[in-house]
Amino acid sequence: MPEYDLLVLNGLVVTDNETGEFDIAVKDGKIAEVVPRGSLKAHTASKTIDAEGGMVMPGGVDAHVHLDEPPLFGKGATADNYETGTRSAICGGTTTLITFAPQAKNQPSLLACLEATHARARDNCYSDYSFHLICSNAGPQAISEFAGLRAAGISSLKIYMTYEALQLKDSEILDVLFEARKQQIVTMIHAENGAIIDWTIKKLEEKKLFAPKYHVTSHPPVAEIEATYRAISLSDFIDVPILIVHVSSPSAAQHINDAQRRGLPVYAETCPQYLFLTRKDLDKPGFEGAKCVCSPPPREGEQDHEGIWQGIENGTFTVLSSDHCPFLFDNHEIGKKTSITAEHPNGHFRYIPNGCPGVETRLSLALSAHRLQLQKFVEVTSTNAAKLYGLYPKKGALVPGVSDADLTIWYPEGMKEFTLKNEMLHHNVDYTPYEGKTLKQWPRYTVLRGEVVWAKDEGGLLGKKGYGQFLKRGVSSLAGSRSKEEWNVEDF
Ligand code: DUC
Ligand code: ZN
Ligand code: ZN
Repeated sequence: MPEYDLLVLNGLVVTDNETGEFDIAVKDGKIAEVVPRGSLKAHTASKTIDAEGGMVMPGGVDAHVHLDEPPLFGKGATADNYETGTRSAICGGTTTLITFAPQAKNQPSLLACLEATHARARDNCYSDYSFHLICSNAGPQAISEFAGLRAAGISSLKIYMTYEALQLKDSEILDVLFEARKQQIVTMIHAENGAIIDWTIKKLEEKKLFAPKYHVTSHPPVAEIEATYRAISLSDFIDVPILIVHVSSPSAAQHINDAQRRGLPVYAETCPQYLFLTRKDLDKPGFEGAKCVCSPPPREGEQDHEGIWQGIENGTFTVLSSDHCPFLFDNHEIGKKTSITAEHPNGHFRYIPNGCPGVETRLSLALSAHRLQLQKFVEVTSTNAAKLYGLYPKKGALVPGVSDADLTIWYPEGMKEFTLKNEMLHHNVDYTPYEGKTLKQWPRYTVLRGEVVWAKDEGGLLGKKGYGQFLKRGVSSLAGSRSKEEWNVEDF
């Protein structure tokens, strides 16, 4: 009997806090040893990977992914289900997804939505997975179920400050935050001011401006900046951790940084679309720009990208997620082209489903940019998500005897550049916003709980549908209220 199930030799192991020439041994799906290069020579294993000096990292954790969701942000339904979305994830080096379990306004129960989402995911996943509940009906039943969510292994929620179908009033946001504090739940907030967006849309419509690029005009930075500041204020009032999702505006990031400097438990997420896309991508001929319609939208240009990169480097951003929100482009029933009607034969920006695919390209895009220190890269693409959402150190780490053997193994430095094409990807979407981009890296192997599920040069996708497991999550190891006392109205 071989001693180990898998050895990964000759790699440059990079975690969030260490880089070194280590060899890794895996047993029963767990990291068994991480030892100086050469130390495992005398040991036997069922399988050995020679990493040839390539980087070996904890598997990617993508904490913002939409799969198999009904049309909640307007028209359109997500093109990826749990099978195709998690398949795409492992082929891009991501071993854990946290997707959304959406609650519509006419559904009083969150637990029922959780059950329905379990049914969509169960036995269908290639990667490990958990859910954030989207709470759009913060009525008494939903609030009373937060404790039940915790018991079911859910320790985070997402709420919206925009979209008629999802938006909560400030008083409802306070209801959510108040109970989230009691139950030690992290609340993710989509921070855009819905009224500013609706008002701007009306002005554009009066001028008969309907092209995809007006989506950017209709979501001005001020909508994000105001809502971000308001979300921070509400969380400060209740003294409860929040994470502002998909931040696109450096000025919004500045509010977050100011709050963090004041010691508030305010966390933030950004996404590749705010590092690599701009308004120009929505201003392509014809309807092409619809491919890059997402909310908040990509901003003006280089300066905005620079501000977001700096926010990652200086720690304002805790996580770099994909916000994979996949809609077919060339599809009139559920895709981007639902916005093309007899009245608007060239489409209307207001009705273009909001979202871009990116679960498979997130890691490669960010690493190929050669911008981040490697440990910072691991921190924001894996470890911090695991910490923030109660999965650490099972995920996001390589702790012997403790961490799952989830690995992303890259090519040695100097791998030939290649041009990204949608046909290389494993999602169920007919485009990537990054078509034609030159990439310098791609995961050579992805390992999930000791199984090689992706081997780029040795068969590609090797993982099996149904291997992915649901992850029950605990409390955040990163975020908590500052005061341990009970909230008291007389204190204000
Ligand atoms: N918010 C998301 O988180 N994803 C896609 C669209 C949106 O508004
Ligand atoms: Zn959102
Ligand atoms: Zn999203």
